[in-house]
Amino acid sequence: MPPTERTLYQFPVSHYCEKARWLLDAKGLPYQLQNLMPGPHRRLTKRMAQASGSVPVLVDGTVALGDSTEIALHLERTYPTPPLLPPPGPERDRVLELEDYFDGVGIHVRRWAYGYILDGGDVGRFFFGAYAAPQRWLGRLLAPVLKSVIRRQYRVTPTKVEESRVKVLAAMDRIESETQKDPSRYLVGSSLTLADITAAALLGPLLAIEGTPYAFRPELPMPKAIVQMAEELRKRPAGQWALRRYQEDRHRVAAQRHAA
Ligand SMILES: N[C@@H](CCC(=O)N[C@@H](CS)C(=O)NCC(=O)O)C(=O)O
Repeated sequence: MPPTERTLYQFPVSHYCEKARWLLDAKGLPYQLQNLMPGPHRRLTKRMAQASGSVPVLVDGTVALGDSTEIALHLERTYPTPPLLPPPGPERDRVLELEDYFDGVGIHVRRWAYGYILDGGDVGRFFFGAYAAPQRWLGRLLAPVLKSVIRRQYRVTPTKVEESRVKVLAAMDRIESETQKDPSRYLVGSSLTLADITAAALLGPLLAIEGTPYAFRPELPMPKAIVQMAEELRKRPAGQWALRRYQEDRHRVAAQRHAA
């Protein structure tokens, strides 16, 4: 594929980056991925997007956006088909409210997962598994530093991890009440919206969904708590709902595009 003018700067395991990848894929837009090294990433992302310094950052031609919600709104304005937001009105407001809520849940998903991966998992392999060789080796060497940065930046303490578990379970309840426990329904209206993509992508790390960076792999054993949580959540209607969104609205759409 020839290089495009559209580049997503990312950490492969970041679920906010997964949300941005899904948005671009849902719009059928070609893009390049650029994996950044955690640490030095901040200088580059701040320079590009003048934002908080986090990933994802999307550079689309001359426009740079440093937040997944801004990316979503930019894509919707610039590439309206297929729409991921209903026209202005109560449905659109509900999609935006749900997006904001599940964006907040993403913080708790991440904190809960790191609460176990930092102690019982292989952070180097988890984080850098999808990087090219030199970055992967360097990353694994620097994993102890990365662990302490993650612990501090995401406030991974036993009390906060427990609080996050409660928030994650509340988010599952919310999906079940919005969909009336029917995994075939969308959160708002009768088609995929930004709300569905945000909820499924940001809860994804706890569901070990195939075809995502969080799928369980034999070479990367996960702490028991992570495996148990995935098993528990997958049994729930909300877990089934997220798996279905991935199957029907992400993987199947990608396969159809690939075949076309
Ligand atoms: N509100 C942001 C959150 C993005 C975010 O938290 N990204 C994390 C990775 S999951 C990150 O870049 N962390 C490192 C940093 O903030 O420097 C968005 O929706 O894009």
